[in-house]
Amino acid sequence: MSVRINRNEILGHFDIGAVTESYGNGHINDTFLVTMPRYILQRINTSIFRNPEELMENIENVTGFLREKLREAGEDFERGTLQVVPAKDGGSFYKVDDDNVFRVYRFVEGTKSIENSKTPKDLYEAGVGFGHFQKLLADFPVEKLHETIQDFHHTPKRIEALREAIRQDRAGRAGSVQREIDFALENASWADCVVKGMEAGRIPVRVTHNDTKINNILFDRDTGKAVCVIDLDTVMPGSMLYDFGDALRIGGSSAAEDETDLDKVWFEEGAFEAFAKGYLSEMRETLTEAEMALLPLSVKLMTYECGIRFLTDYLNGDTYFKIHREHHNLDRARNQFKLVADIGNKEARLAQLVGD
Ligand code: ADP
Ligand code: GN1
Ligand code: MG
Repeated sequence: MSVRINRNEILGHFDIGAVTESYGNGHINDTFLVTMPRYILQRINTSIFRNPEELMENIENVTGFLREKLREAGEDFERGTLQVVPAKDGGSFYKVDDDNVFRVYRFVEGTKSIENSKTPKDLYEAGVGFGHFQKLLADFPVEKLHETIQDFHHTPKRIEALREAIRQDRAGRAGSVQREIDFALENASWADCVVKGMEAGRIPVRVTHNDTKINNILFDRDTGKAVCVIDLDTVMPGSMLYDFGDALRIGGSSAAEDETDLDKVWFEEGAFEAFAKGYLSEMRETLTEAEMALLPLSVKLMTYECGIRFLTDYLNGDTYFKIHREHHNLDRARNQFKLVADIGNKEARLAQLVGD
């Protein structure tokens, strides 16, 4: 964040107290905790989200819709969805300049984030949470949503971006990662399965979250139940397979996304079973046969796609994902590719679990 920006001054535009500390472990936005009553102040990453007006319009529409749905259903509408705190000028964000756009959310109290260590119960609850989120949004008018990042989960275009990064080799790293490049390109043949299915109308377009990392859902600190789906920047038209697969990319891994000891990285079939049970308890009636059939493959696809994005960013000189050490994106890509290989070996078993 630019040194010119004084966070307390920013808060003056929302009139809600003083910033105390950086918060959470997101890779994209700058997140701060604001105390008593608690709020979250976020600087929106405008090099990634180019149009904050449209982004915040999506979030206001989606959160407003969810709040109504939760209220109608007699559910906890205070904690069950993010709530945008308007700026004093009435807008949903405060803009200093193009690089410094801030928003504030009510802090969702009494919850915890899960980063890496997760139990089957956590995964079941995460499945219920993401499934419920999608179910509540089933009749949200999809045409109202702006595409905040174009072609976000268009895997073939992600592969094209990787090829371009290899051609340009901006950071001079391509020669040192030939093995990873080979793995990525050798696997390209099946990576269009969801995109093609959607284009052909076999896979329905739904309102999807598109970034269903397990730390993008908050769990009740006492009961462990999913309370609130957060990080709504990428809520867009998409396939539910993106959300299912992406949640298990991290939820189903035996290790953290950046674990470098690859002997510790494998895919947990039990995690798949637990998450799928939770998710399907909400969404079973809604899903088509084509979607059901692709559940196992979606996990491999989203893991592969994310690995490709990490590798591309490494080749581009680490311009997208926040990194905390020199080869962080490469470590992440290797980790994801190890998982892809392992999921590939377990696909038949995962299909059997879906059948059951
Ligand atoms: P990023 O896009 O960078 O991942 P997130 O919106 O996911 O940013 O926020 C980062 C972290 O901050 C989350 O994983 C969560 O732990 C915490 N967080 C964000 N919003 C809230 C909120 N309204 N209440 C409580 N915690 C929050
Ligand atoms: C980013 O914002 P965060 O940390 O929840 C990314 C996801 C990736 C993920 C990899 C907008 O998620 O797409 O899967 O990192 N979000 C965006 O950990 O690109
Ligand atoms: Mg996040």
